[in-house]
Amino acid sequence: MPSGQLTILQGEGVSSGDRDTSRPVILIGFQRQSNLGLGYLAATLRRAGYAVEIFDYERDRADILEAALRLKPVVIGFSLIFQSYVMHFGALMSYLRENGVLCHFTMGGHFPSLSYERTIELLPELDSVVRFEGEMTLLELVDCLGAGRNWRALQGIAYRDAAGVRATEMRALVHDLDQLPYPERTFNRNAVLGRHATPMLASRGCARTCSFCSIHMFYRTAPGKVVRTRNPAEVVKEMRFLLEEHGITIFLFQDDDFPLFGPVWKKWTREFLAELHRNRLPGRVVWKINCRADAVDPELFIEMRRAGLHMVYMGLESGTEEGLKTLHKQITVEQNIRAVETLKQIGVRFEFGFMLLDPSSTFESVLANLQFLRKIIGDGSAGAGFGRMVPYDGTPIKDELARTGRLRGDVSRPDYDFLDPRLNDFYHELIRMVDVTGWTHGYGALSPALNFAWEELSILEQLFPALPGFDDYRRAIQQITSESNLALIQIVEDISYMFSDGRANLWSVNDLRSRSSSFTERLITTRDEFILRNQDLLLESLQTDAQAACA
Ligand code: B12
Ligand code: SF4
Repeated sequence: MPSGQLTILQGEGVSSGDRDTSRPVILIGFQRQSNLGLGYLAATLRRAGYAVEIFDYERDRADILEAALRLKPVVIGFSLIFQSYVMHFGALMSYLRENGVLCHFTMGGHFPSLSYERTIELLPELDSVVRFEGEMTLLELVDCLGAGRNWRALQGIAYRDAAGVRATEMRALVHDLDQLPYPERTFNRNAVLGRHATPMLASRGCARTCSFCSIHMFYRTAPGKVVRTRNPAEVVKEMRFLLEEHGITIFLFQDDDFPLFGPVWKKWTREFLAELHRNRLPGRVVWKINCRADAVDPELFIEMRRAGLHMVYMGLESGTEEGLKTLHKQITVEQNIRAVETLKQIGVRFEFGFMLLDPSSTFESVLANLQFLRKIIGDGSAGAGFGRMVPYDGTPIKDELARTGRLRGDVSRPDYDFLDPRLNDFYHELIRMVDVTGWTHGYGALSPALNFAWEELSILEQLFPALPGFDDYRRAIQQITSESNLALIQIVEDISYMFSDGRANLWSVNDLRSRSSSFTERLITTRDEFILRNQDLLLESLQTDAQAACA
């Protein structure tokens, strides 16, 4: 058992004698790729003696109702990490209430923390909001409700009373992350070629101040140190535990900004790498991080690659200086390009966040962004993906759009007007044409499928023995990705000319659908042929590992 699970954490002012753990707690959240927030909350409650049931928000709501009526929980906690889901959660709450679930409903996550008044107004069935990091506040709330004590004076809570919505004093962020228990995880969900993956955290918080990002606002609004890192030895200990007890070999670090930037965090990463080597994990596990482009240091990343780094996700966001300035990225286009080139040179796969459109966009910036995409992924090193900046609650850019009268949409679909109204039409046509064809978004879409093929390639390269024909396979995937990216970029460019210069429409939804599905078919055929040809070797490698684990 990991040492972190031995300490009993108690809420401020709550002794174990006051605790009635006879009723369980139900937590509901979006569980795709597991949900670390709920995992930490569940582990904290369990450590205090409570039984906890976690439900996937996407589960049939009749199952959730059945469990709520049967288990009679003291609290149902809803995790709203995507603002766009707020009204869906509201509908689920109404359904539970209408069918006789009377217990306390609470909610946590970015949107309810930053916009607690709006959340409480929108969701009449909600009894409270737990603001910011929820471990200690939820535990104390459950303790109070279980023991029939007043919970309205707890730190970090918001609720409604006769006078309106009230928020109590904010609770400080968790100072020492190593005091938290290991989060509970849903295993068995994510596997690549039989290798299991799980999300992890090495740190919480981000020191940067991008204008569109609710993350730094979430960590900056609450009192306490914004960025906190775990002890590298503890992180590796958790990885080893997950490898040895659960056969996890792919670790997805979900840190907002993996500790890499500047001398203090570089030292942190070097210690982390040394721990990985000391525990003989390189070669047996791979890991993925999120970071900014200005943290990609060639020397350090070569060492990270040797220790199992296999994927880097970067929020590049814009290919224009004006866009980066509007988004307050405090980075240059040149730095973004340099980071991508470095990763390509040292052989670390990358994916990236990119906003084709932001509030400063013009048709010129759209073309410049497309040119930037051609430059970085025209060679097929990653699938093309892009979106539009969304003005989330609690962010400086949303406030600025509201101040200047440009904010549109509603809470589930916040939107804004572009300075050039023709861009609104361009955007809607783009959504209509590209999204419906399943190129960049949606179930089975081409770009995510290409990225998945790249992920498999990198897992094959690092966690399986050398396979015959691997280099040819990589070249084939790169060729398909390159052709698909260049086609998509050209299509978007052509659509933009329709609105900027009144040029004729060259594309129909059917054309796009047939082009994207022909790429998808090529991809699936190429991939399946390669895997099928090598399936005996792949199975043998998985079996050898399973035997080694049992021995
Ligand atoms: C992992 C991740 C994903 C994963 C899976 C998420 C999951 N199931 O957990 C995947 C890849 C699927 C994903 C997808 C998307 N994501 Co995402 N994702 C994240 C990420 C990087 C980490 C989440 C995490 O594990 N955090 C660590 C845990 C410990 O923190 P936490 O979740 O905040 O939980 C704590 C508190 O919030 C609170 N709390 C949370 N829930 C509850 C519940 C209760 C009852 C209580 C008391 C407390 C509480 O206590 C927790 C412990 O301290 C976050 C960024 C972030 N830092 O949170 C973005 C983030 C949540 N994603 C975001 C977005 C926009 C998306 C997408 C829409 C992106 C896209 N364009 O496709 C999609 C949406 C998918 C969909 N179905 O609609 C945004 C949400 C913005 C917003 N304000 O709505 C975030 C914040 C990133 C950002 N750039 O701003 N995402
Ligand atoms: S670097 Fe990433 S996490 Fe940090 S403020 Fe910017 S977008 Fe948010």
